[in-house]
Amino acid sequence: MKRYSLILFLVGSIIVFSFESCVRSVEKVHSVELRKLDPALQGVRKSFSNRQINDVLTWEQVRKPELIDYYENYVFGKRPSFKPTVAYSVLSVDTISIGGVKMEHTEIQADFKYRGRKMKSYYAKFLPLNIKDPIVFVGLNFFGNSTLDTLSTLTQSNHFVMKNAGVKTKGHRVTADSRGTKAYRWPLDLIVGSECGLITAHYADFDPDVNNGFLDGVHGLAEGRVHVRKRNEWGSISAWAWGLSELQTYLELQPETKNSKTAAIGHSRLGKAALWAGITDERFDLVISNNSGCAGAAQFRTMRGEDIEKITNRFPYWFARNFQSFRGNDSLLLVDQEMLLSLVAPRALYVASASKDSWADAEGEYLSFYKSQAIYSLYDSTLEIPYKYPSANESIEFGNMSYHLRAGEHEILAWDWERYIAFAKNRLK
Ligand code: GTR
Repeated sequence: MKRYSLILFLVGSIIVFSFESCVRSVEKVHSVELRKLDPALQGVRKSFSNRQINDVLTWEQVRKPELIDYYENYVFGKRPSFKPTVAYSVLSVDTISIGGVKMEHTEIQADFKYRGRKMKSYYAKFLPLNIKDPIVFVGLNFFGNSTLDTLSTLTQSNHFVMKNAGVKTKGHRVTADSRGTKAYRWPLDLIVGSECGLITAHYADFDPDVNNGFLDGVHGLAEGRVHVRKRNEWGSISAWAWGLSELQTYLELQPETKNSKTAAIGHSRLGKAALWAGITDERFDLVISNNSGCAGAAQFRTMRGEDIEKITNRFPYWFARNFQSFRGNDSLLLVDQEMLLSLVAPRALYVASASKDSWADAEGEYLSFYKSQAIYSLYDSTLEIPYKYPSANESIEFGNMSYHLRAGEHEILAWDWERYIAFAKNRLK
């Protein structure tokens, strides 16, 4: 009898699992109420129930929550509410000098525990000396902390990374020779020389960027090994955003950064994560999207560069499974990315593109930025962001919104940072 129940249970689970794992057709993916709406008629200033959004209150009470709910259900996935315990230990702390700028350099190990499961992450923190509550940039890195460190001995990540000749990876792992190879993406002399700080961690500490079934990283920590995934559950972008929030939590627990203003920053897929972190966690005062592209700042409806089919072919696990229903049907989503950017309002927002970045659709990123002014202007009526696409190497800044188009490739460089730092110092006083 016992054996039969076990077999029945297993067969039942397999049926539930395969039912849940299939992707719904685009006609059926939306909830019944949303199915009635015409995707072509949606706009950031009109709610799903056809209410005009002409004031901050209606935006905050009606439209903003329904948009967040939509992005959770159909794009990035819903993150469970779970609270692991975290123990921090300082692995090293010293004063270093980079480009003639002295700074305090700390490596911290964060040990997470939840329901008997464990996960650990390494944080690298760089702070100006003798400045209380400096502005701190909070960002994840692609190849581990050792790759942005030329002087010291930050822990080398042993997680999966992309193969990269410049980083001197061996297979999908960084090596001792990788040390410092990505330092150019994190110009510490500029950041700390401007009296700001930086905290960073390897994104793979929170979720290795590989399609292996959500058993590792923070998905594994939160859900364990036996978990039936629903179509609207969180993918990797949400996991990385969770990591950014954890870095923020750490800063708030330290006397020297307890009251710091912070900026969530990320490049490319980590720019998508920075946007989602800034939206799901209002403790970030500024959100910086550097070349975030498809499912980041770029418009879906322009259908240029990367689209939903292309992104979910390679990276289905970044998103809720529901998102895959829109493959080839980007314009059937009820949102476009001016709505995503608007969800940062009224906090400071910086969107940056690169002129040769056609995969991320630089022009589509500007269009979202331009259109998100419809919500920002509810808070600040002086905004006059021009429709005209900026020229290469032009920066524009209106109130809490800034955009630049760097001449060149998909990258994050000192040129970008100079502008982020100036904007942060200007807006986050
Ligand atoms: C590409 C991906 C983009 C972007 C980029 C990156 O392969 O298609 O969406 O995220 O990677 O993160 O560098």
